[in-house]
Amino acid sequence: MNNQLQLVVDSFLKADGNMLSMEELKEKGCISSLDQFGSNYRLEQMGDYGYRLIKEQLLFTQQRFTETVQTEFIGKQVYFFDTVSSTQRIAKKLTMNQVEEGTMIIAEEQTDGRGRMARKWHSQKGGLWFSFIVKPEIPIATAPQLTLLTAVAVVRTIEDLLPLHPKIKWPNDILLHGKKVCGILTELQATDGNIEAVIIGVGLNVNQQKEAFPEDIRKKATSISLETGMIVDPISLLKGFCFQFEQLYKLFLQHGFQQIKNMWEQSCETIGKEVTATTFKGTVKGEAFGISDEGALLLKEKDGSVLRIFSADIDG
Ligand code: BT5
Repeated sequence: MNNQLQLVVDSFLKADGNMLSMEELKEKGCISSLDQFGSNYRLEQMGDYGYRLIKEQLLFTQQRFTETVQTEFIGKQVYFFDTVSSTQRIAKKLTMNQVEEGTMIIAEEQTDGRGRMARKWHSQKGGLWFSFIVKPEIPIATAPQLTLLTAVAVVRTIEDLLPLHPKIKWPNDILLHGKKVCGILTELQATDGNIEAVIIGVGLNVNQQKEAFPEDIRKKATSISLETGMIVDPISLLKGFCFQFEQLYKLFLQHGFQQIKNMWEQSCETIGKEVTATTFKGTVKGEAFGISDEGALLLKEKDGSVLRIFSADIDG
């Protein structure tokens, strides 16, 4: 199947019988190989007549995904959108009706993507933005483990496909060379203390170039393309994620959190560090020395007292 959409963007025909030199083409701004949405530009010579500038874009289509995803239930029911406000919001609405476990909502662009505590999540074209629904029969207190499981699935997806070794920053950030490449948002729907559905949202920066990120996050955000210099197929990443998540989720349901916890610790960059944790109650400092069985961060303060932190922003 052809994965690329090719568009002729411009033609540079000789007017006076002289070929345009590479320098002249560069001046026209047409040899920069990537644009901010991750499209690739390629020059094609047209015999003796000049050049055509071809824009190549990887196709982001439902068909490419559903025909080849290798899972039993994650991503088997999918809703693809060009533009939505937030895939998380659509997933939440879907849970109001009968919805199958593993149902996924995917968008090429979000106009109102959200992080934790309703913070803005920049979701321009070039990234991978999706939410999916799982219905585990687990105690509500252990639900944060699913954020950590998802982080391990993202790390394994990237490591499997690319020469990169992402790190996890507790609880929900994936970093490449110290910069955030992915954020995870886990939201619960529960009745009478029982989980009805967990909605997991993943935002992964794939092919955005530097200018695509707004000024306020440019220094701390990155994309896979920025770290590798390559254009990466978002659909391959998505398929890889579905496979990795499903494997880990089955392991989790059968054998509990311990093995996932071990994998998580191997990729975590927070443990062993002096950190500052900002919670909604205030700020605390200490050494992050592990995670609890529920997935809470364990922090040892200077006086030796141990804190269990369930939700915070971590610096350090
Ligand atoms: C997160 O929140 O990291 C969770 C992000 C989840 C986004 C997905 S996309 C699909 C689904 N639909 C949604 O609407 N959301 C989910 P948090 O830890 O609160 O981090 C938010 C902070 O990350 C912001 O305040 C910015 O500083 C930074 N940020 C925003 N957009 C970013 C981006 N594209 N890349 C890296 N950092 C970003």
